[in-house]
Amino acid sequence: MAIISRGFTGRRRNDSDRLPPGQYLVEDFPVLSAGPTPRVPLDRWEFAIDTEDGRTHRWTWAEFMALPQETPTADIHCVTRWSKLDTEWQGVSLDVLFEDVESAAEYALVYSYGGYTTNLPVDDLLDGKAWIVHRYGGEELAPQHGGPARLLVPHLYFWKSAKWVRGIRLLNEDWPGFWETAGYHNYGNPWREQRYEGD
Ligand SMILES: Nc1nc2c(c(=O)[nH]1)N[C@H]1C(S)=C(S)[C@@H](COP(=O)(O)O)O[C@H]1N2
Ligand SMILES: [Mo]
Repeated sequence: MAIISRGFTGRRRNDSDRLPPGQYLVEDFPVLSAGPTPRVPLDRWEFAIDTEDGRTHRWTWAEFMALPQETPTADIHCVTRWSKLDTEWQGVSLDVLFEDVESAAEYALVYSYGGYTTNLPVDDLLDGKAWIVHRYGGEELAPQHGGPARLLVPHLYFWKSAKWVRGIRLLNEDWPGFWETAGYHNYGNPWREQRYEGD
């Protein structure tokens, strides 16, 4: 019989390495919404990328669902200090959605049904770092978690992962979004604890 202390193997030690400073782990999936849950019928849903020179690329629900799908597993970190490990999603990589988009813009303002916005550099959406997801844990994404579809950009605090996403506006200058205007950090790297403006 091998004598192995759990504290030195596998999951436990690993998990704490995966927890950014000031965060604690949760097993449940908290809901954080700054307003009511918008209901968007799928036959009226669309996703758009608007370029800095005024062109718009649009996808209907059927067009979006026909794109190549990925199943990212990610750790998510909310600025209110909960983190959840190994969340399982399905959706479309932003790399796929940006394939035919000609743009030199550096900044993105993500906007949602219901009016929420959040900003981030375009680079943080590309190279396998972000998805528009429509399934969570093997099921359709629940409305309170952003269904029918939300942005998932897990390397930044979870407020950047806009629920009920409607589009991305590409900009030559940085426009702060909802929480960024309210004093939260403009970038929001959880490993550097960029919670508030000035952190
Ligand atoms: N449209 C929209 N997206 C949003 C929010 C919101 O209020 N509205 N809250 C953000 C915040 S602060 C967090 S932590 C996550 C919460 O996602 P969840 O409710 O699925 O846990 O969504 C982010 N995306
Ligand atoms: Mo959050």
